[in-house]
Amino acid sequence: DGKEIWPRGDEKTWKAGMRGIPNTVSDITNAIVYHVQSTLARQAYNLDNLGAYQAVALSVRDDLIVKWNETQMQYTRKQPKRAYYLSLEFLMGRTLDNALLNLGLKQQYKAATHKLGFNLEDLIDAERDAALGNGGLGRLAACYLDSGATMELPLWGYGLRYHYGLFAQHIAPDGSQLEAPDPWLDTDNPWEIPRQDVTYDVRFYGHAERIGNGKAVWTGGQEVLAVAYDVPIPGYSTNTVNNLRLWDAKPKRGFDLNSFNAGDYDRAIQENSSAETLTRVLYPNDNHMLGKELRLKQQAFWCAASLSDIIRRFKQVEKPWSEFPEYVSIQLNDTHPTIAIPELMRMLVDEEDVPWGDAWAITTKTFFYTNHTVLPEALEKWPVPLMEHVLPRHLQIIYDINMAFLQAVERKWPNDRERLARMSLIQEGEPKYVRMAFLATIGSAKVNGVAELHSHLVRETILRDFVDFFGKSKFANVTNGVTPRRWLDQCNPGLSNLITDAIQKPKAVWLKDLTLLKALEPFAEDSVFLKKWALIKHNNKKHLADYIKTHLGITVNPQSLFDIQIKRIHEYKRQSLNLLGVIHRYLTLKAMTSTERKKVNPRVVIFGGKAAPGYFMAKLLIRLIVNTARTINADADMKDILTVVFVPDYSVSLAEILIPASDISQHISTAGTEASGTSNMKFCLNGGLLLGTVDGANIEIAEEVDSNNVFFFGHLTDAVEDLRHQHKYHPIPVEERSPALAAVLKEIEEGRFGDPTIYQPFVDTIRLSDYYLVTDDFDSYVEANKMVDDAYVKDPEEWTKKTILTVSRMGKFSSDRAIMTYAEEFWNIEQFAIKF
Ligand code: GL9
Repeated sequence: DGKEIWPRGDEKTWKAGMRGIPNTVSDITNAIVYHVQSTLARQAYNLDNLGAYQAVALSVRDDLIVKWNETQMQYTRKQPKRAYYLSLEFLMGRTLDNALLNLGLKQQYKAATHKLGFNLEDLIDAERDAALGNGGLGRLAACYLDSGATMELPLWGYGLRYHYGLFAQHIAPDGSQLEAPDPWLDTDNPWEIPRQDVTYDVRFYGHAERIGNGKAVWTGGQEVLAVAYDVPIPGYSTNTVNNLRLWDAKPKRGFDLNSFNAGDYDRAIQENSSAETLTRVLYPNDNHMLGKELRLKQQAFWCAASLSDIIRRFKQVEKPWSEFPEYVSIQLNDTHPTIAIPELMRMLVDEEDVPWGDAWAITTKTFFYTNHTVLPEALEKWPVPLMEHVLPRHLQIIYDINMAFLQAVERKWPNDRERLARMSLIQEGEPKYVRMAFLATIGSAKVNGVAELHSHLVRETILRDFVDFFGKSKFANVTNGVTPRRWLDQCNPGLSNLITDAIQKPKAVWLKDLTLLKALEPFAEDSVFLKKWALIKHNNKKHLADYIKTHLGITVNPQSLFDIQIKRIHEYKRQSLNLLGVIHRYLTLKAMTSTERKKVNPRVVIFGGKAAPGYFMAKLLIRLIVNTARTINADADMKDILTVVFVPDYSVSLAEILIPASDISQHISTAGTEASGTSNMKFCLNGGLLLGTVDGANIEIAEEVDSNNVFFFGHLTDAVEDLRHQHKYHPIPVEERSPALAAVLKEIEEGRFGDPTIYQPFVDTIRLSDYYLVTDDFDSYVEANKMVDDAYVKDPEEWTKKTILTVSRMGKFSSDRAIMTYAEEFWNIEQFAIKF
C-alpha cells in the first residue's frame, strides 16, 4: 500500500536508540570519553595525543556513519543513476581535520578537546597519512570524491585497500634516497568500516573453453575472495556522505585441510599467502609502466569485485540489461581499470546470457576513459602470454572485440593494412602486447584528457587514428581541478578567513562556488587589505621555517623569497633544470663582492618529492640536490642570501604546510609532457605565483589570472620534436648552446658538490642526449628567474597585488567545476540532496 513498514521490532524503541549528530560541546566530550573508556579501554591519566586522536576520530566516525547510512538508504530507496570512479590510487592524506570542516564540527571539537586537556591541532597532527597513491593522479581521485559528495552527486569510488601505502622516503648520510615500508594500517584505522559480509570470488588462471555464440566457460585456476572496506566521504556543508569502497584480498577457503592433515603445513598456507599478497602494496611508479604479473592481478581483482558489486546493486532495480547504462556510469581513471571492459562483457555474455552484440552496446555506453599522460613509457601494454596465463577468458574477449573492431576499420578504409596494424588492440611482435589505451578508447562512450593542451595532444598523437574513426565528438577535455576545502580552507585558514571577511560571503557559499573569489579583485587596490594579506603569507612562511628548523636543523629567513618545487622526481618534470639554475645562482653570487651580495634579494629554494625506487636517474638527482644543498648551506658567503632545502618524505600533509608558504612555485616540465599538473592550481589558490613552462594546466591558469601574473619561459610544444631531432642528428656542445650552463656542469664535474664520478651519468644525459631539452631552455629559465627576483624586490606591494589578483581568478580550478562537467556531460547523473 506504499506505506513503509518498520522491518523489525518496535519502531519507537529503535528510533529512540539511534544516534543523531551531536552538536553541543558536552555531547561531544561525552562521546570522546566513551571511546577512551570503552572502545580503547584506556584512562585519562595516561592518555597521550595518539590515544586522544583515536578517541576523537572514533567519535567523528560515528558522526560520519549516521549521515553515511542515511545517504545510502536514500539512494537505495530512490535509485538515482549513479557514477563510479574506478581508480587504483586514492591519495587521501589525513582525514580528521577534513571531516571536521566538512561536517561543520571543528569549533565544537576544538572546545571539547580543550576541556579534556588536549589541543585539537596536536591531535590532527597525530594522524598518519593514507598514502594510497603516487602523485597527481591519485590525489585528483581524492579531490573528485570530495567534490562529488559536496555537489551531492551519487558518486562512489572503488579502489584497493593496500596494506602498505607509498614508501616512506629517508635520506641516507651520503644524500641518496632510502625507501622504507609504510605499514599505515599498523595503527587502527578508524576511517574504514569492514564489511565482512560484502564479498565476491575472483578467479585467475585456469582454462576458458568456448561454447559457441561468443560464450565460454572459465574454470580452474585460483579463486580469491574480495572483501569490502568502506571509507565514508563527507561533502562540505551537506548531508551527503558518499562511499569509497576498497577491496582487500583474502584466501577463499582458509586452509587446505587435506594438505594440513597430511602434515604439509607449508603447502597449506601457500594459497593463503599468495591471495593475501594481492593487496599487500601499492606499486610506487609514477608515469611509468612495469609489466609485473602481480600488478595485472591487482587490476583484475579490483575490477572484477567492483563490477560484481555494481551488478548486484543494479539487479535490485529489476530492470532489463539494456537499461544498465541508465543506472550506471563508470569512469576509468587512466587505463589501470581497462580490464573492466572485457570483464563486464564476460559477466554479461557468459554469466547473464546477454547476446554479444547487446552486451557490447551496453558496455560502450557505460564506460568513460580519462587519459592522464602521453609519455610513451607510461602507456600500458600487457604481454599477450602473461594475459593468456592470468586471464585466459579476458584475452579471448579482447581478441573477439579486436576482430569486430578491425572489420569495421576495414569497411571504412578498405585495404589499408598499415592502419589496421596501427589500430589493432594487439601490437605484433615477439611477444605480442595488448594496448590498453586503445581498448579503453573503443570500449568507452567518451575519452578525455585532463587539460586543453593535453586533450589536444591525445587527439593529435596517441589516439589520432581513433579520432578519425569515431569522430571528434567522442574526444573531450575536462581540465583537472582541486578541492578548495582541503587546499585553501583547511591548509590556509588565515587566508580563507580573510577572504570570507572581505567578500562578505559565508564559507558555505564561496567554498562551493569558487568563482565568487572574483569579488576579491577590488581589494588589490586596498592598502590596508594588502598588509593583512601579506602578513598571512609571512606567517605561513614562518610556520614552514619552523618545520624546517625542527625537522632538518636548517635556518631559513622568512623574509626571503620562498621558491618551491614539490612533485615526483622525474626527468620530464626537470628538477634538474631547477638545480642547475640554483648552482648558476650560487656561482653568480660567489663572483660578487660582499657589498654587492648584500643588495641581493635572499631566496630559499625548496625541493621535495620521491623517486620511483627503480628509477636510477631520478634517485641520482636527489643525491645531487641534497649534496648541493649541503655545500651551499655550509658556505658562509651564502648566509641569508641563498638556502637550499630538500624536504624528505613529501606527502599530502607536508604539501598542506608547504603550499601556503610559497611566493613562487615551479612547474617547469618540457612543453607537452605534463598532462595537467594540479599542484600548480593549489599554489596559485594560496597566493604563490607560478614560474613555469607553457605546458599542461599552466596555460589555462595564465589565461585566467592574466599572463602578467605568471612567469613563463622556455620552448613551446611545437618546437620540441625538431629540437629532439637536432640533438640526435646535429648535436651542438653545451659550451656553444649555453655557456652559462656549461659553467655549471663544469662545477659538478670538478667535484664541487661531491665525488664527480657519482654524478657523471647525470651530467652525461644533459650533455649527450638531453631528451628533455634542459640545455635549450636553460638561458630563458635563468632570465625568468631574474624577472621573479626583480618583481619581488623592486615593488613588494605590486607583488602582493599580483597574488591577490591571482587568487581572485582561480575559480575555474575548483574540482567542483570538473566533477560537475563529468556528471553533466559524461555520466548524465543528477544532484540528489539527502534530506535529514
Ligand atoms: C598524471 C599527470 O602526470 C599529471 O600531469 C596530471 O595532473 C595527473 C592528474 O591528471 O595525472 N598522470 C600520471 O600518470 N600521473 C600523474 O600525476 N602519475 C601518477 O600519479 C601515477
